[in-house]
Amino acid sequence: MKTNLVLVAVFVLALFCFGCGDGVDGNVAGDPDSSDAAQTDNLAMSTASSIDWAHTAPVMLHGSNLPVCPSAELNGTRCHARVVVDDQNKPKASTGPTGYGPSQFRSAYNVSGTAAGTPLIAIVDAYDDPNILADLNTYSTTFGIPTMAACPTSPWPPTAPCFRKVDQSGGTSYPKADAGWALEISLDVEIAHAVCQNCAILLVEAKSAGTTDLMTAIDRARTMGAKAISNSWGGGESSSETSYDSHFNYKGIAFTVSSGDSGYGVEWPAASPYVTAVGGTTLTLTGGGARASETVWSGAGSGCSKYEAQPSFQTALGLATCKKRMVADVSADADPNTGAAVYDSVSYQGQKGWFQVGGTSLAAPLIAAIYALGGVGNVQANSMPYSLGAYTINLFDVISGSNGRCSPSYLCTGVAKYDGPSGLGTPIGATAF
Ligand SMILES: [Ca+2]
Repeated sequence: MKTNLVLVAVFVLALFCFGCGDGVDGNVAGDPDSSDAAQTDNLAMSTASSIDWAHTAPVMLHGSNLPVCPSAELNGTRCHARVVVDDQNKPKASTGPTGYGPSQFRSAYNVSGTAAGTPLIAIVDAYDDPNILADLNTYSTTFGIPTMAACPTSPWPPTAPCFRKVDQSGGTSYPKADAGWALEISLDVEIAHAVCQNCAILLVEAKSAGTTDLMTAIDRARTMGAKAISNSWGGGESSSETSYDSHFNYKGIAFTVSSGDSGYGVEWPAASPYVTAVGGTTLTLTGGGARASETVWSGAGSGCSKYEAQPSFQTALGLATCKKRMVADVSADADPNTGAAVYDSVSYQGQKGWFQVGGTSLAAPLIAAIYALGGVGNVQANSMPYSLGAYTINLFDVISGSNGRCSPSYLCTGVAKYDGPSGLGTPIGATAF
């Protein structure tokens, strides 16, 4: 434990040195000796005030990427994060942020201001991230956004921004730690906070990635008062999936679910007619941080469900070629090469520090936070982007890129108006949510 504390301290100091002098962008040192630490300290003294990550153009990595979570366990559920790797397929970890930060996402999606009140966003994932609150605060401090304290147990739901972690029973008997899922958790929590900085965040850790445990965690998030519940995981469809849909059938709560990272094809629970299925895009920015372009990300999941009924608000689109539930509903950035800067101090394949992470796992908490900013009334939340009518005004229509071959082609290709991989489009502020 003491060693970990020392390492964390070194990482924090090292942050201030990223990009200075010789352009440090290598891996976090494993066991720096005292002279290294002294040198870092001196550099931190001389450069800390000159690096302002909140207003600095992001450092973007470009390269291959790999799934963060191990191959599917149990019934096939896995998390939907992908991390940029080096030419040895090792995750790239750096001492300073690589990837988009809070100001880039808020600018690209025209998000400004804060939510009314203190909406509670729940993040549902499997296994434990033992460092999540400290890592969230390193993220926040680095980017100059508000830090979060642990929530008091009363009042509940909280009336001021704070962070709380519970097991699937609502207690503190956390499941075993898992390095892959810890990176997923870091992504989810940090993105939710980046987009809604005055929301409270509840992390519910399922005991496993099995459907029964994940559904228990979702029920826990709901009964503890979450207004938006983000789920960045899924698996292939099965004929039994509809029997679990009741866990999502509640008005006044936005359940966001990533559509998957394997390209054209439908996953569940994104296919549930009661969730907001969140697809993925490649997001590029202008020098000023506004959206320069947004196209379908090749990895985003999409398609026509085999088992789920089509919700009436999709039928109203008049796309009669798919008679079942269409995935996705909306979308956001998911390409690892235009991914998020994520801070994670849990050693993942020997790496820790700043990672660049994408996958539709990035898009799901981003959309959950925008629902929280917009405010969810007593309606089925996934109908909101459709029923508010003017989605062509309040959502950015993605019209290019594809995630595979299919017929009809709109289910796998970015086209005008609705298409599978990007749904109705990506946020222009929170009006559509
Ligand atoms: Ca479109």
